[in-house]
Order: sequence, then C-alpha cells, then structure tokens
Amino acid sequence: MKQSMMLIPTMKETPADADIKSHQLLLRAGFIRQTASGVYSYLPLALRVLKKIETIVREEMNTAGAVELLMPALAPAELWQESKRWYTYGPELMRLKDRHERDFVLGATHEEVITSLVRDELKSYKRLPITLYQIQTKFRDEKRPRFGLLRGREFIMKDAYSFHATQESLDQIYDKMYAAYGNVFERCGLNYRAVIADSGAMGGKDTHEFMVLSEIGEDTIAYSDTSTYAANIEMAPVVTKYEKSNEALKELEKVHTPDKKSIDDITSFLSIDNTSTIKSLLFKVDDEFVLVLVRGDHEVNDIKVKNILKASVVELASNEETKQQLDCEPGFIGPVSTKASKVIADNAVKYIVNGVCGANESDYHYVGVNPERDFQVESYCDLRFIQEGDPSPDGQGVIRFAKGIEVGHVFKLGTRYSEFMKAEFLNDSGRTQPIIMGCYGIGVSRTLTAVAEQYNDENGLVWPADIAPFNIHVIPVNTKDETQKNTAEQIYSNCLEQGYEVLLDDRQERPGVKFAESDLIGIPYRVTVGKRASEGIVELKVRKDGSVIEVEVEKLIETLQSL
Ligand code: 9G3
Repeated sequence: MKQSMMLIPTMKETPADADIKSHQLLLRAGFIRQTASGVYSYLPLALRVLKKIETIVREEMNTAGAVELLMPALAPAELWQESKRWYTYGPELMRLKDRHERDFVLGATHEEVITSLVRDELKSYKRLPITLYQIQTKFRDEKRPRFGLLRGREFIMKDAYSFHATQESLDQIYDKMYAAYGNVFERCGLNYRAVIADSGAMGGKDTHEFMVLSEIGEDTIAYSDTSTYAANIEMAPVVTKYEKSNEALKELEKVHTPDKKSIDDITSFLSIDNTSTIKSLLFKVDDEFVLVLVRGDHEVNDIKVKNILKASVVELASNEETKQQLDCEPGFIGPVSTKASKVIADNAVKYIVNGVCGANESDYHYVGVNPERDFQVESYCDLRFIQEGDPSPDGQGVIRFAKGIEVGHVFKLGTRYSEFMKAEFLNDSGRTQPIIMGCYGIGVSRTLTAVAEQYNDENGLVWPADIAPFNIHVIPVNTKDETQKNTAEQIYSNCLEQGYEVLLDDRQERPGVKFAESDLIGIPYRVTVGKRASEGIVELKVRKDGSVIEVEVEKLIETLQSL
C-alpha cells in the first residue's frame, strides 16, 4: 500500500480529552477518530488491526467447533419483552421506533434473537449440541463513555451461544471455549488472567472473565499471592475467620458526638479503632429499603447484597430517602432500635464487642454496643468486598489486588433464556425440556485498545507482529533521489511478492517527519532506503527493541524471514 493514497491523519500534540495512553496514541497515530461521544470511526490502520484480531477469533472459534452466522443489530422489542429484559434494562438499552411506530432495540447482546432462532429450528436432542457465533456491532448507551474504544457506546463484539441437551455437554463446550479464549488472547500478545466472575443478571452459575492486567483497567482482580486463584473483586468470597474478644461486655451508653458523621470522625473523637465501629448504610433493594451493616474498616459489596437478596437493582438510598425512612440523617444511623424494616450484616459485625454505632439521633452515637444483646439482624452473611491481605478463598496464600480490562466473558447460562422464551427440545425419552445454554463474548474493539495499552513506548505504538496493520514499512529518505526511489520501489514489490504486507512511504515529506510517524504508527519492521542505497545497502530497524542493522538489498528478504 502506498502511503500517499492512505488516510493516516497523525497528530503531534496529545489530544486533551484522551486520558489513557492507548486512546492518546490511537488518536495521534491516525487509527481512530471520534464521531460522537463513545462512537468512533476505525480509520484504515485500525481496521487492518481489527480484521487480524477477528481472523484470530474466527480461527479459534471454528477450531472449538463453533459455526459463524450474522444476526441483525435491529431486534424487535417483542423478543426482549419475552425475556423481560425490555423491562429490566434502563437507558443503557438503545431503543427506537420504526416508521410504523413499532418498538425495536439496537442489540446490546443477542441472547433473545439467537434463542428465538433456535427455538424455531432445533426441536430434537439429535440436533444438539450446537454453538453459533457472530462478530457484530453492539450498542450500549453507557452513562460515561470513556477511554476511547475501551468503553464505547457502539463497539464490536464476538458473541457466541451454545445449545445443549445435557449439562455435561455444556461443561464440555464451556471448557473448549475457555481454552479457545486463552489462545485468542495469547495470539494477540495479551497478558491476561481468567478470573472467576459474577454472573449477575445473566443467571447461571459458572462464569469466568478474561482480564488483561492494566493499571487503567476498570475492574479489580483479587488474586492469591501463592496459588492460581483469581476472581473479580465483585464476587470474591471472604473466608476470614474472626475471633470474638473475651473482654467483659460494657453497658450500652449514648454519647454526644457533635457533628461526628464519618467512621474517621468517630474513631478519632472517641480514640478507638475502626474495627470496633459498625458502618450502617441504607440501600434501596428493588423497591424496599434494607439497612446493611459492615465493620467500620470494611466496604459493602453491593453485588453480594444483590445476589444474596436475589434483587435486580440495588442502590444506596439518597440522603432524603434515609432521613424519610429512618427519621435520622445519614452519619448517625445505626442498628440499635432502628426504624428499618430489614437489617442484614456482614459476618465480621457478629464478632464486634463493645462497639460503636450511630444512635439514630443527630450528634449522638452508642458505645458499648454488643450484637445480639443490643440489636438483632435478619441474617449475617458475606456482604463485604474482600481486601488485600485477606486469606485467599482457596485456602492458599493471601489476596493481592490488580486492575484489569475485561476483554472476554464466558457464561454457563443454563435455561434462563430458553425457559422465558420456550426454546424446548424433545429429549431421548420423548419428553420436552428447555434447552441448556452457554454464552461467550469477546470485546474485539476493546481487545485492540488493550493491545495498544500494553504495547507502546515513548515514541508511539509497538504492534505485536501477528496483529500489526502492516508487517514492513519501507521509507525512502529522499524521494527526489532516483536510486533511493527505485530501490525502495524494488524492495516494496519484492516484499509484496513474498506475501508481506508492506506500507511504502512515497510522500514528499521531510525524513524526520517520516521516521517520527513510522515510530508512532508502530509497524514492526522498517526498511530505510538512504544514501547507501547506491552501494546496495539499506537499514533495517526492529520497532520493538529499536535495533538497527545494515543489510544488502539482496539479503533483505532472508533477513526478514530470520527475524
Ligand atoms: C443489555 C445492555 C447491557 C448489557 C446487557 C444487556 C452486559 C447484557 C451481559 C452480556 C452477557 C453475554 C453474550 C456474549 C457474552 C456476554 N451488558 N450484558 O446482557 F441490554 Cl444495555 O452481554 N452476552
């Protein structure tokens, strides 16, 4: 490809609204341009990388026995009404009306469409298992699109769905897809971890997320410092064994604590440790209010609250709701003689002796608080986020945290969708039962960004060879010099003949600009054709380690093959 024909609008300055490296570099190197918030155009270089990632995904999906199809992005609301998700999803689900005023969604994911396809076409166990996948644009109206392609409102996903007559069959395909995902991310050069995840609204039990380790990742991974255990912090169970101190129980006493609202205020005011304080938070769980208690040094894990209460929406109550429900301002609420109709507490709270909590009266707290004696809870359960240093749930080592970018997610769905949508099959004893499903997603455009985030240096992007937009960048230093120009053209056509993907910088640009842009774009190998072309010598530069070697033109192809 000749660069004079390409669209690679590079930029010198770093764009203001891009605050992570990959976003900055993909903009500066002319890979993407924002069309609207969270909506991007993939310019020619980015599209070439995307296509290579998609090819890797297709190869691994096909090897795992999945079959490609393509579903519409436009789905009739009726299907989402059957699965009830028309009613449970909020503004994130993009909806529109057609010219006949009929409701549609722009597909955020395709469980409904694929399940409606399969229920009409596959009715016998003889036709199962089958795994279908697509690579397609998805729409999710994110509240805060950010980090470029990392959290966009229109993005490219590979989504696969498997259909089974038995749980064993699902387990087998799940393991195959799990292995295929490992191959995909290996081949993209990504340092990833498969972590145990929370199935959330999807139902089902087993689910794993594939996380690329990165400080700018939005997810936190809790991993063991000695074993392979790794889980999304949202679901990592707490297995800490608490001890109950044997100090004598004190009397419950109300103390004046003027304006001491936070745990820190109260611990310094009463000069106590936060492990003997009770943090009380009122949550709105679907349409009821629940008072959740955790020890002062812990944080409430709202995903665990949601799962334990089998709720679909869990939100912290607003200050007004708290005042209205508990007749007290936040900061002084507590479990002792609370007005809350439902109180649940994290296991650690049970072991507090002579603790401190809000007195449900402004500027007052209770001291000498003892669970069971001074307040009851409906249940003690695992409600807190795991913390660094906690024992690993697998009993080996302690927990450390890392940030991750979720690039893949695999689920054992079970029959959640097939029951809602009556996708049934005749089993081998002639009875109908709901089809057992799995679903498997890879964020293809997000994977591109994760690679850019992991592979860059002070001069720009450094693409891994297998997904680079081109393999070789040929740059004649002086296009007015016939020898250099002809030598470059010669090398260009030789490399093309050998099946390499070559970008020839045939522009009338100053050498410094050409080299700087070449480093920015990050093509793995650069052939510079300069003065020594007259002696048949060119320079070969390896982008990733900056190494430069002088090569005779005749020996260039074999040198490239050896690299
Ligand atoms: C929606 C909206 C956002 C969503 C979903 C639905 C996430 C939704 C989870 C999944 C599950 C799997 C198939 C591929 C693998 C992941 N965000 N999820 O279902 F309507 Cl607005 O997408 N789907």
